[in-house]
Amino acid sequence: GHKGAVIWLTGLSGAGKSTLAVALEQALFEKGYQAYVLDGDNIRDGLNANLGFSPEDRAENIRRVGEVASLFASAGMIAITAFISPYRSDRERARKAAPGRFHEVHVKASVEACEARDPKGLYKRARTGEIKEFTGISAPYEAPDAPDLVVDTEAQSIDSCLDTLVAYVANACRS
Ligand code: GGZ
Repeated sequence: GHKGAVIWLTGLSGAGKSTLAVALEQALFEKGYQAYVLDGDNIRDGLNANLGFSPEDRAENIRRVGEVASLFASAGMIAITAFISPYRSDRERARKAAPGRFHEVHVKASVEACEARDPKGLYKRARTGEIKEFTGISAPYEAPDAPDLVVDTEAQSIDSCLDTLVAYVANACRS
């Protein structure tokens, strides 16, 4: 069995958070764990459809995600969240919402690497000013000071990062 937990992925757009979150969820299913991904696709389109990307809206986005993730963890599930969550204070509040169950994972890649990947062309649009307040270009990203885990997607393959994550979760969530 396993304990309920929040696996909180933080990092820039294009760092690989969603890719890793979905792959981790799949890997945990295969081990018989109950896991569920919360990301922009299922949260920003619904629960948080009224929120944009101002600092205040990001704070509220992360506050709600932290509360929902805490509920999943209370239900015994492993909630995997994939949000930029650029502000330390917002991540600390999410940690406090799930005491003893919150694991902060820095999905690390430089702005230069993410901009070179630019899978959705968002960095390009941020550079021209078409997208305002874009994290890493025209809005801040406060990297974690003391994350529980770092996976460096610039230095290592996604498969290698995934192996690291699965091993971490299996150990951290042992019941
Ligand atoms: C950053 C933005 C922005 C701005 C739209 N800044 O790579 P994506 O496209 O698919 O993921 C990014 C996503 C970020 O939403 P989050 O909910 O994770 O952000 S936060 O935690 O800061 O609330 C990106 C897209 O939305 N996107 N505009 N201005 N990312």
